Amino acid sequence: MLSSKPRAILIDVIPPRMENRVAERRIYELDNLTKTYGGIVVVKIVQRRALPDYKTYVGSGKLDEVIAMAKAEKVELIVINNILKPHQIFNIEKKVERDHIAVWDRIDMILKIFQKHATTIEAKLQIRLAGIRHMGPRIFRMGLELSQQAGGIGTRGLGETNIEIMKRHLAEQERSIKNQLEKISNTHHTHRTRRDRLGLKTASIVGYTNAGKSSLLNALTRKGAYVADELFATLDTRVAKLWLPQIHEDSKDSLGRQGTSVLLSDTIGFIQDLPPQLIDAFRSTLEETIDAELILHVIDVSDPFMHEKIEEVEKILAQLGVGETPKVYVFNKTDLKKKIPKAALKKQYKAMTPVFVSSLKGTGLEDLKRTITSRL
Ligand SMILES: Nc1nc2c(ncn2[C@@H]2O[C@H](COP(=O)(O)OP(=O)(O)OP(=O)(O)O)[C@@H](O)[C@H]2O)c(=O)[nH]1
Ligand SMILES: [Mg+2]
Repeated sequence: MLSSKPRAILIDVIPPRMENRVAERRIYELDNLTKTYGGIVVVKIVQRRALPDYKTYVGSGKLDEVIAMAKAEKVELIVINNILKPHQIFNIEKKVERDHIAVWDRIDMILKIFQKHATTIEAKLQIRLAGIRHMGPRIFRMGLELSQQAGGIGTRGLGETNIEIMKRHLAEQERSIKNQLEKISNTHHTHRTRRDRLGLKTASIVGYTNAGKSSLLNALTRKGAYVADELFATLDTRVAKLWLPQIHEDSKDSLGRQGTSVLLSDTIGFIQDLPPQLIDAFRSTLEETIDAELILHVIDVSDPFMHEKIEEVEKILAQLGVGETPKVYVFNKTDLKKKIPKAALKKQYKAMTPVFVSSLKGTGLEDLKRTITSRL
């Protein structure tokens, strides 16, 4: 068991020619993830390598160095910023198990944060599902090792039966979780159908984690979503009604007010290298986004990696099959940056009708509302 504030070593294996600023951003993000988890980062290592090592990803020489350092620094956790094959994690874990050091890859790290932050039943189920999919093969590997020790290769030893039991157990769990998620998804679906009948339009807030999505929802609707300077603060979906003052003469609501309402949803943030199986596990949370008529893509305009993050989010949206949904780019945190190249951004992202806001100060919100109305 890890302590609540584990000392950690971070390693990132990158291609030899990756630009320094990109390399720095990667390790900085892992550092942020580790701190969000509660870890204390002791050492950060960036290793340039043409190809990952087949057995250990990091390479045995580097690994021995890291392990020696970990022991000297009383480290409990080694985090590798890449997506490892089950046997690679397994091989590293074997080397450090006696020293009580845990080894996580990037997906483990994200899943652990998710686990800590999950509050709804749905989010918890989705994380368990993602966990089974990610960790499952590692567990089989362990079973395989046992079987070879027990009976030698080719014989049906004790361990092999164990693998089968574990496999069956995991498959059963996966099925049961999927069933439960399906029920929740059906409930969502019923809600959405009812909304459709009421003729309510939907807009979904998406964006890189920590861009200010929940802050924007709160600023627009006073919903009271959880806001924090940490990654993946939000893991569920929150829906709130937003009143849009009228543009067209003929749009009156049931109270005779001129204008329309839109249902606005805030959800889980995206991050670089979000593996498809994780996105898949969160599909039911993301259903609001998938069904939305308009996507508000929130961007932290003060982030030096803004453009890269826009790309990452677009990639994930495409994976979700909503690449073609109309989008508004909401450049947020304008209060943090003195010189914002508004004209250039407006030109570059013309099709996304860029809007500049500060969710914190409440500026630009009227402009955003007008844009939402016209784009719907
Ligand atoms: N200065 C400034 N800070 C902001 C603004 N909007 C949000 N923040 C801060 O940015 C941090 C992240 O805000 P959230 O609203 O939790 O971001 P999120 O996109 O919902 O993040 P996740 O749910 O973790 O993906 C918080 O510390 C907010 O106070 C803004 O317009 N200006
Ligand atoms: Mg949030």
